Amino acid sequence: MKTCKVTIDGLVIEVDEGTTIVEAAKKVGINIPTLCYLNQKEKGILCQSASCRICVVEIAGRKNLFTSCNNVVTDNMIITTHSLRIVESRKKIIELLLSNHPKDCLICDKNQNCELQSLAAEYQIDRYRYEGKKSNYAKDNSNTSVVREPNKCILCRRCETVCNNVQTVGIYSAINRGFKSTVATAFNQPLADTVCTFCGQCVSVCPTGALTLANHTNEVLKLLNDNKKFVVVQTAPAVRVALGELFGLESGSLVTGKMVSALKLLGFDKIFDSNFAADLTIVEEATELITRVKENKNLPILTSCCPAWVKFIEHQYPDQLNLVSTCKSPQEMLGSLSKSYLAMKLGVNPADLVVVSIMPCLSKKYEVSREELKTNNFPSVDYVLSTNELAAMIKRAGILFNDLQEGQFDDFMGESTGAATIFGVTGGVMEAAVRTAYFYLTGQRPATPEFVDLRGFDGIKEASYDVAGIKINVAVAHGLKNARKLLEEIKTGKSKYHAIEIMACPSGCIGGAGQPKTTDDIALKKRATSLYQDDVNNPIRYSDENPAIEKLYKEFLQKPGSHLSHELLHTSYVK
Ligand code: HC0
Ligand code: SF4
Repeated sequence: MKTCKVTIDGLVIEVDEGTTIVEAAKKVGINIPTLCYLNQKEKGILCQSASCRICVVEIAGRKNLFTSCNNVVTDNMIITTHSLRIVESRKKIIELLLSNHPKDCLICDKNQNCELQSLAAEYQIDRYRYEGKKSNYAKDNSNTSVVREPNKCILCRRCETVCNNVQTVGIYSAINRGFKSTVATAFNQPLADTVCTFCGQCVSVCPTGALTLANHTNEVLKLLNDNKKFVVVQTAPAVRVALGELFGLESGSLVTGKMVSALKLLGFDKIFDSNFAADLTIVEEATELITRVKENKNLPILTSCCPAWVKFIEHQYPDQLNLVSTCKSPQEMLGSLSKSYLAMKLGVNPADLVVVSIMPCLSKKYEVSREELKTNNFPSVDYVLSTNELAAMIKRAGILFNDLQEGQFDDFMGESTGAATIFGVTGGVMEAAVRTAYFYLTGQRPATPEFVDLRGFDGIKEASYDVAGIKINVAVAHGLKNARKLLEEIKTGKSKYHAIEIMACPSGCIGGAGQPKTTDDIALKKRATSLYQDDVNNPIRYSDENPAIEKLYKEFLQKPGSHLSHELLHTSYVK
């Protein structure tokens, strides 16, 4: 590839032809501020709308300032990124953005976490110089995952880019002109009435308070203070490798023990691990896979643990719902067992037993409201808190997280295997399933528990395994655009797979919208590495070897796929 020699703030470098100025500047260690531009390769996100204009720079020999996010370098270009003229210009842009922005930062959900606020501070904006006409759009509180406040939208178009290009759901587009411009749903419908999957990826890229998560910390605090309630909590695989980042620890730090101690201090009565239920899912799902392969029916089996993905297929490919695994997600399985078996064991009235989940995901907040996932007419899970909300609760309680001792999950639903922990990263569910399916079909363990073809951040991964004379073709997709490709293959009869894992969020649950914000791909890679290490550190690597699961079947469920298992752990989807 041809290269260009450029000078940026006096530093000379050579970059590939076609490199944007903002990316070239990064290579010499200069971060040009941006509010709309976003480039996260691992997630497949590239927003280059050039709408905010904050990234302006000077180019020698040219009179005007240029936006650096969408202009590419040319040979011998001389660029200045930080002159007085540039600073004054950026200040003016920030002031203009603030001119019609609701100035309620102190009571905004994004306070201290807002990119516009940070830039205003960085550029020492000390007055409101311009007064723009404020829009008066209603707040959209129609669902339990994503809150929209269009008055805070700065028209960066990141949400639109992610929803269109990464998820292919296409919920948003810009409407109106002038001060009335905003980004909205079709006919400005509430999100709940659209085909939104509640994946929350739009929330994780929004630079301001225009898109935020639906916060449930106060509801949970009330329950923890209610003596009549027995409050159980479960923690998802991906939370343990991201929570520490909110306490200043390095990305990917594994903080399982400290997280458990913090939950104890917050007052939860029992602390369980969604990983236990992930093992249970594998045992049920591998059984289901083998039955379908032997009967050559309803193939490929599609994983069902990601609620955003399930909602996607329900809206977009309802004819393929017979392919979705009937297994409930691990969070729902654990909730279901809590409201039935645990309540019975402890002698607690299920009406007084509350289940809270700590999840990396916003769609999990929606999943718990689904009628078909109830247990004996009670929601299996009552509230879902994201990793970010849990950190906020820990901080508010004055808990010094980094000083905590390593706590242990409670018995009964606290024990898990290495296969369960890798659920949190794209490919992990399939790898765990293959480990157990191999054993079920051959009666032997594979040479190694690692199935590395299913690892990494390629949009679609595939592998073929010869198991006891049966050829099993599997695929893994993350991000709904990639899922759509596989569903199109099925639709046209071209799919060669027996099993497909799909996670709506790019990179899997580690990149969920309830996780601490990542500005580059390094954090995601570190979280993934850490989960794979957590797997290796576990002396048990196969879900079907989890002793707590063996006990559960012996004492209660009888066997995988039993009548009771179906009643409590499976569901069905209607078109
Ligand atoms: Fe996931 Fe899950 S792995 S969806 O990504 O299967 O949210 O972490 O908790 O339920 O276990 C999310 C993460 C879970 C579930 C599990 C699955
Ligand atoms: Fe699109 Fe997901 Fe946001 Fe819904 S939550 S609007 S599907 S990005």
